[in-house]
Amino acid sequence: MDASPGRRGMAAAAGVGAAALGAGAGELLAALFAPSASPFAVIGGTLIDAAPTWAKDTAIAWFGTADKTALLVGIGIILLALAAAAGIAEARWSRSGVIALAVIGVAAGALALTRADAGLLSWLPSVLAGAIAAVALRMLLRSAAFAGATASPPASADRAEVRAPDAATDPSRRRFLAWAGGTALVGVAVGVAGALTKAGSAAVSTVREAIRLPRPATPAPAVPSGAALEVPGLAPLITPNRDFYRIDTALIVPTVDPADWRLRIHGMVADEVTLTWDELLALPLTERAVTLSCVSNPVGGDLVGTAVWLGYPIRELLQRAGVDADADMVLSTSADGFTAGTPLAALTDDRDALLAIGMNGEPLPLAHGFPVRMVVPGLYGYVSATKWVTDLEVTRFDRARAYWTDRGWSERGPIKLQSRIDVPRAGRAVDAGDAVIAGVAWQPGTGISGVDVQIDDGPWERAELASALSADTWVQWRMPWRAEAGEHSIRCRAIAADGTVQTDAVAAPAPDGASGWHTIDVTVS
Ligand SMILES: Nc1nc2c(c(=O)[nH]1)N[C@H]1C(S)=C(S)[C@@H](COP(=O)(O)O)O[C@H]1N2
Ligand SMILES: [Mo]
Repeated sequence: MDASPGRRGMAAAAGVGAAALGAGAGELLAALFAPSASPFAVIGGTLIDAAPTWAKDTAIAWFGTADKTALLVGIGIILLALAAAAGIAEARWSRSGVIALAVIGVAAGALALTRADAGLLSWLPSVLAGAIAAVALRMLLRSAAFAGATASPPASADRAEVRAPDAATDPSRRRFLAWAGGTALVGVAVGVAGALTKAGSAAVSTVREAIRLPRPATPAPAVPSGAALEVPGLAPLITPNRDFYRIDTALIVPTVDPADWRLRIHGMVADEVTLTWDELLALPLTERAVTLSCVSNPVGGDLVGTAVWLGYPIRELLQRAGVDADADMVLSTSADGFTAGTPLAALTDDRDALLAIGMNGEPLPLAHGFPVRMVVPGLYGYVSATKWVTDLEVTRFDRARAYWTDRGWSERGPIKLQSRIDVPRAGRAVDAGDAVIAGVAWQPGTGISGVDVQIDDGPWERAELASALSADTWVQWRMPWRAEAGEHSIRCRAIAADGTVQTDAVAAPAPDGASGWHTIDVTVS
């Protein structure tokens, strides 16, 4: 096999390109899923912690306040040298370089889990970075471009006529180097995107943490005693922000500085209205507990939660704008271009559809729409709960379409009457004897008047219903159960405040929400 410097150089370039792509992807993945676990930060942090004092002192003496940058640059150079070596090794001994890159990734992932601020996903950016680098290296070295660039010159009787190809001028080599360089450039671009994302969300997070929410002019009614049942494993009455489901189309969480935020209300109105953050905060705010659900929530699923929202009734703003009599929809748009079409009536009736700034006593978390989102009791999120909202256009359903209605989902999205069994957990073993069955039931806007439970083929029995926070929130329920050994199936159905019984007709989430009774199987022993 030809091991000319040309071939080695080409393989080294492939290693560097592949590693740059992996490292860049690792930075972006970290910015998205595990901000403290960027592969560079992990390796750098470990080195800083492990370095002897004299080394730290020397670094500070040499580089001063740029010591951390110097460290990161140093790590970068060492990783690139390792990557070049991995490329050369791979070209010689197939798989050796690929394995080396993957091992570096796994090692950095393991280091990530030892860091003080490690989370569940901390290993992910490094391991994926290694895997991406390994795959890219393999693809580059198995490409036709590499084969062409490193092909031995045809054996010729007249050796003098065959000139050793020059890496810089041979077109096939130039083509391969362009591939390797392109791979590296993509890596740099992706890494820069990751760094910008992190910097952007860090800056807006700082702004968010400094915000002191105004007191509500109309506070949420006090929690009635007996609204929260004490059953381990039952969904809490109010879902903590960190556990609240998140659904959106944003790959990168939009970072909107409140100082730059504007809401424009226009379209079929008498007077356009523009609202700034300071103006919004100065208005008399309303606080309400509301259960929000995603239309994609399957029967028994957890894409549903309840929070105490603080905001200003959208009704008041629409009134200020003066809505045309023949408008019937408001198309809301977010900073990242998502749109939802909400029936005008749901925003103008007395249900207190909110332009929300607070969630459970805090400014909205970035992922839940900071600084401002919509919350409309009774409607699925996709037609109403626009996060990072910046624009309300008063229009008509026969004139405008929204993000998900354009993709086949129903134009109207009232939340269906639903109930869920949380305890016991489906598929879990239950001890024979006194047990409890418990769950939640909801139909925001209407409210719940009862929940029935059926065990195996027995009669439907009415469960104990906790006090409701309001008609807009889910209600907890429970039922004592003498569990006898064997396999059992348990199902539940809710009864709405208007007397409607939850349907057993099974429907998939598309196009307007799942229906059917939540049924679980448990083994009692
Ligand atoms: N900007 C924006 N807002 C959005 C969405 C989105 O994709 N982009 N998704 C909607 C959907 S489908 C749901 S179910 C809710 C979810 O809100 P949450 O993530 O705060 O639970 O947000 C709604 N608002
Ligand atoms: Mo949703």
